[in-house]
Amino acid sequence: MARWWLGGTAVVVVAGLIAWFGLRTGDKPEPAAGGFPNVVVPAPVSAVAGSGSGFLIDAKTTISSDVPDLGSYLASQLQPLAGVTPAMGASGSIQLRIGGAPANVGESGYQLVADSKGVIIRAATPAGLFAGIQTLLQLVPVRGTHAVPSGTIIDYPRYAYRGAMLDVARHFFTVDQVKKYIDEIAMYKLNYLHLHLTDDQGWRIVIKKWPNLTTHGGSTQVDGTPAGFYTQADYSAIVAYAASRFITVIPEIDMPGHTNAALASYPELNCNGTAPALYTGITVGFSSLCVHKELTYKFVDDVISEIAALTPGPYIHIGGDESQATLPADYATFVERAQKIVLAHGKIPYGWHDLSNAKLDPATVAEFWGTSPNQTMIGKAVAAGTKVVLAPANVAYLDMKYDDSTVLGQTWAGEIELNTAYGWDPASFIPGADPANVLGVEACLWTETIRTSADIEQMVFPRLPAIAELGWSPASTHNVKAFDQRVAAQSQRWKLLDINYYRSPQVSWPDWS
Ligand code: TNX
Repeated sequence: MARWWLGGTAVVVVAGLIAWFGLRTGDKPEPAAGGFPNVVVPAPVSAVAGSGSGFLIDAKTTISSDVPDLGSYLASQLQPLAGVTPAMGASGSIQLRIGGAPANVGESGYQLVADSKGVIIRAATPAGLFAGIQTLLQLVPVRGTHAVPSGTIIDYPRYAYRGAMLDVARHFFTVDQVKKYIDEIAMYKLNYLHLHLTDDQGWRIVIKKWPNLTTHGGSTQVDGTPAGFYTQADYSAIVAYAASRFITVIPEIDMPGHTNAALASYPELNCNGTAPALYTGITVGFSSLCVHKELTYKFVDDVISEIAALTPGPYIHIGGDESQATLPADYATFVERAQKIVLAHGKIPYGWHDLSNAKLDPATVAEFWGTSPNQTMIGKAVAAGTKVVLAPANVAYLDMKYDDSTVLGQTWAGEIELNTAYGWDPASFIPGADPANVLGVEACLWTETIRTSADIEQMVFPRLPAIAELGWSPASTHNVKAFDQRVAAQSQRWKLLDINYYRSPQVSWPDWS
């Protein structure tokens, strides 16, 4: 058992299972305490204490990186934390190295070694280095001396898919707001950003062959306030920015329901040839593309073709949820054709688990958003070998209120306090599912009641780090008390970076003032 003394706090590391023994219930973490075991979210796979005082980040610190962009990224991120922007140098005191990490870190993990002389992060890929950088940034104490504690972390993800979904249809968010969100989810090692680009209330991405989708269909949002949309260049800028943070963007075009904005923009898409008015309410389940018109499939093909060309990632999400206005047989017909169109454009079809009411292509991925793991629909799909991403609404829907006093959000799936968001296991969530068919987890933020970046942050912090940890950290690290303490430590950086968050009463938040 190694003991690790940091600012008077004893950190004990036992065989990679991390706990902070210096705290009893009710104790406040010390604001100045560093030490990676008790601060890092998601919890690393293993962390072993070193001896000595750790590495002091100061004006003499330099960075050398095998991936130049990552060196400058790290320098820029250290600036607000440590008050210095390290220069690049051939033999930096912080080194980012491709190669030399233990084989078990795989393609996405890293090894981080810190001692009094410096910090070395090693990984097989730039993505692994980026994950290691996120850990390093969490290890730098914001207060007092900026000393990274000495020790060794070996870390890699439990699941390949760790996503966040942002609904930009109900309320529109600008490119800059989405970039800010990308930076925030990157802090917690998420690697997919799913953008819900279309819904009854708005169509947010230009489709050159169908321009009225955005000029008319993107003009309003919930409440009827003016809204906007992304040009294809805007969208590509989001995709590129996400890629620089090793995040893959997944576009969602929600069909055949949730399509009022499209139907309002083109009368010919409606079975009766008449365009409905734009919709600015929040009730769902009333709209459907006209399944029996051949033009509908020309429309879908045109849209998917342009979206596929803007999408370097493997998935296109076709929605498929809550199509109450589509007859069941029509729904099946539509989904089967839509899957083929996505495949024909070289992408993997992905959709809400309602898709499993149709015959699924073996490649299609289903996103589970139900509140009961026993829902037969998903059970059947999973039994048939469909790969799933878990976003159960009663634990992973970040638009649900925390408690009765939460101003923003909805309650249809329940109230979700921090420990509820954290309190489930993706591997065993759906009874009978082969754990190998669980691709990962997603934290979803629907925006009927969310209007600003501060609103987004209020709902996702601290719950998004909880879902991120379920996706990244081994089940053996799952410990609610330890998690709440590590989340408490995150708040110092949120305060510094002006990130809004909910002060859950389940956490002993330190006083950083
Ligand atoms: C259900 S989840 C929806 C969305 C709403 C959300 C609000 C899903 C696939 N559909 O249309 O925005 O609830 O929580």
